[in-house]
Amino acid sequence: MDGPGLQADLKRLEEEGQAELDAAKGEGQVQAARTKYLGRKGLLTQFLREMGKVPPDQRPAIGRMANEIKANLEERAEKALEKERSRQKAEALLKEGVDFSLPGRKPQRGSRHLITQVTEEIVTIFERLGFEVSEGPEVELDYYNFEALNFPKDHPARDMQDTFYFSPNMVLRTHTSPVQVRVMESRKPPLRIIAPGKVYRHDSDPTHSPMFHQVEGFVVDREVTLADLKGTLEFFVHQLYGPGVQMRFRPSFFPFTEPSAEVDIQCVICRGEGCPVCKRSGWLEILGSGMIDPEVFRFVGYDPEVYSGYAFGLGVERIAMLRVGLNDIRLFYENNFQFLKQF
Ligand code: FA5
Repeated sequence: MDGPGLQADLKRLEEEGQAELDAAKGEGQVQAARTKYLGRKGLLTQFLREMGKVPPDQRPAIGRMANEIKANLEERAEKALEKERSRQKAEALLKEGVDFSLPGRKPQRGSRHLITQVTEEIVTIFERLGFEVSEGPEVELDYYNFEALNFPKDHPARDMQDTFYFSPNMVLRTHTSPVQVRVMESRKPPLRIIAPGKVYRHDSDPTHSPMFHQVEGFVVDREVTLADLKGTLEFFVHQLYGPGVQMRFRPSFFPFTEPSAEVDIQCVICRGEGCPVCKRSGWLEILGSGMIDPEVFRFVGYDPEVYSGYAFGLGVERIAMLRVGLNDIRLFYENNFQFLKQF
């Protein structure tokens, strides 16, 4: 065997191998071509095995060339297999109805829901005043939701908070006030608690949702007075809406507070002039509050002669709606991305 003849043979082998690998269709043909040239009994393998017959002075050059060709064919075979595998994958996806001609979809960046943002803002204001966060269950015993809050069975005050019953003794809670009872039952004063969460009522219209959010706050200690409640809420309102916003207490009724008051703020839309949002009154109701009724203390075993306390409960949706000028509460829960991504 002479050198130039061997080199020509090798070159031909390489060209044929390349052509066969390039033309191979399907995994089977690619594997067959690979075996034909590179397998244990493959043409190139045989050639390498017969290197002994090559004159010694030409062996290095021929050997190098044969190894380069081997590497080249290996690489081509690998690429052909890879191409074939992705073709198979694409075919399978196409069968499932995936259309590759569509432009890619950029993942959308998410953000916290406005209700979550407002809840966190409210909670943070109270945390700065030394309140501690506590939570209660959404599926609640009638005892905590009503009974221990001084709503006796068949009392008309229950009508205002009709809800969903799992059984005569178990309801979806209608407010966050049951957290008051649960915390007081398990701890001793002094207490300074803020309790955010979901609540449920048999309600549905543009300003009332069957599921909505409240934040409850309450303080129990010796000598807590109505002045403490008023000062705390005034601080809160000014933090939330700015120092110039007026606030007023309006007498009200809740079975678990005495006296009770609803708190209104000066309409943030018209600044008290009167507009459709505040029904021309210049005021907007934002929460219910009062001094904790001694009757509730009796339920949890506190001595009303020693301790006093205040409580308040606000609707988060209401505050969020006023914040962004919304007039339909249902927009919060329709999962409309165009709406949600504004906040
Ligand atoms: C209560 O729920 C009392 N637990 C508040 C309270 C706590 C009073 C502590 C005294 C002491 P009320 O039913 O008014 O009160 O509800 C409070 C707020 O929840 C309302 O001002 C309103 O903003 C909001 N709210 C009530 N029903 C709905 C509803 N269906 N959808 C959205 N928000 C509502």
